[in-house]
Amino acid sequence: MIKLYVLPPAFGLRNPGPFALKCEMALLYLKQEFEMIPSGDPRSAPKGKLPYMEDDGTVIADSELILQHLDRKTNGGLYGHLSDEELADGFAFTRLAEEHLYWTVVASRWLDDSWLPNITSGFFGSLPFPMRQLVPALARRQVRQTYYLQGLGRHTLDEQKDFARRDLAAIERKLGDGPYLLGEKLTVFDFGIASLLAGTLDNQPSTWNTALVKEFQPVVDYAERVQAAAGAYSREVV
Ligand SMILES: N[C@@H](CCC(=O)N[C@@H](CS)C(=O)NCC(=O)O)C(=O)O
Repeated sequence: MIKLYVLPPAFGLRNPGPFALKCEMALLYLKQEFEMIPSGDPRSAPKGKLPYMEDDGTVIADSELILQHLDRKTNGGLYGHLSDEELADGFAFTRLAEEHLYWTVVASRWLDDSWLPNITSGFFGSLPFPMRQLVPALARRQVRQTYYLQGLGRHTLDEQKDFARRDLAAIERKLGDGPYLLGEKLTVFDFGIASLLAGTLDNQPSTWNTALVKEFQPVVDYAERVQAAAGAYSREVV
C-alpha cells in the first residue's frame, strides 16, 4: 500500500501542507489505495521536507516527483490527456502558486509576531520546555533568512502584499468563466493551486494572506470547488 508522509494537523487544518494535500487529491483522483502518515519533523524526511511517499519499496520525496511517479504508474492518468499548451499553462501557474505566492503564505504565518503563538502550539506544542521556546525561535530565524534569499523578504509588507495580489489576479484572469484552471475539466494542476489557496483561506486564526485571497471571490470559489470535486479538504470537515 502507498504511504504518504504528511505534516500532522495544525491551525484547524487536517492536512496543513499544501503539497501533501495536492498528493492526497491526486491519489483519490487516480483511485489508488493509500494511507496518510503524520510525520512531525520534516528534517527526518529524505529531502528534509514533507510530503514524501513510499510505494512498494520506492521512496519519492517532493510532491511534483510524486505526481510524476503516479502518472507513470497509471500510464498517464494525470498528464497523459493534456495538450502541450495545457501542460505549459498548468506548470506555469503551478510555479506561480507554489514557488511565489506560497512564500507569502509562509511569511504570513511565521513572520507575523501576532501569529507566532500559533506556530509554537501548532508545530512545536509537543516539545518539552524550554525546547518549545527555543526551537520555534531558531526555525523562525531560518524562515526569515530563506524568505530574504527568495527575494520577497527584501520588500516592505505592503509591497509583499501587492506581489501576492498580482499572483491572485493572474489566477482569477486565467480562470475566467471556466470552473477550473484549464477550463471545463478538473486537472492535476487544480490540485496544487487550490490546495495552496485552501490552506491560507482556512488556517485558524486567519492571517494577512487570508485577507488578501478573500479580495478575489472567484479564486475563493475556485478553491472550494476543487476541494469538493477532489473529495479532500484542507480544513476539518464535519
Ligand atoms: N517542493 C516541495 C515543497 C515541500 C515543502 O516545502 N514542504 C514544507 C511543508 S508545507 C516543509 O516540509 N517545510 C519544512 C522545511 O522547509 O524545513 C514539494 O513540492 O514537495
